[in-house]
Amino acid sequence: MSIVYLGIGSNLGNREGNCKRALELIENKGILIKKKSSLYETAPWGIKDQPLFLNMVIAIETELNPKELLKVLQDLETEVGRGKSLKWGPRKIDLDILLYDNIVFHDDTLTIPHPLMHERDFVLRPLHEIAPDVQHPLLKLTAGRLLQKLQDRETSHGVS
Ligand code: PH2
Ligand code: MG
Ligand code: MG
Repeated sequence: MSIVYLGIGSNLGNREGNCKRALELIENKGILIKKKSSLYETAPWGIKDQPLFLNMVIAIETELNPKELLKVLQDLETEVGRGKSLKWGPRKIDLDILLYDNIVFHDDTLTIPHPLMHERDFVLRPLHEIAPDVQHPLLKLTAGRLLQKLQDRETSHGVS
């Protein structure tokens, strides 16, 4: 069994309903949800001119390998009604693999850890809520330290 942290986001339609539906569908696939963060309303990152997101992070336990899990998540995104979306653009649901045990993996469709997770407040805040001590296997820092470093950088940009 592997422990995987997933990022969930929605900024179109019934955002909370979309996130909850995703949780239901994940459980229907026989995947065990071990922990759930609160829902956070977050300013859009990347493309700024789009609606506010709701974001959360969950910890799941699964026997699916990373590529099998990716396929399941992509099918669930389709089921919740995600059509084609622009990179960083609005979407009804987004399900991202953030961390998968201590695995470091890269191919043309999947990178683990998620390559931008340490830059994103909307990932680190909910991750920190449910797993403050989980380690990033490349950066060798906990979620708590990553969040603190990101907030320090953001504050120093603000005052300089
Ligand atoms: N997802 C994106 C792009 N920007 N911004 C926030 N706040 N939350 C997201 O989930 C998000 C985003 C593309 O995956
Ligand atoms: Mg994403
Ligand atoms: Mg995604």
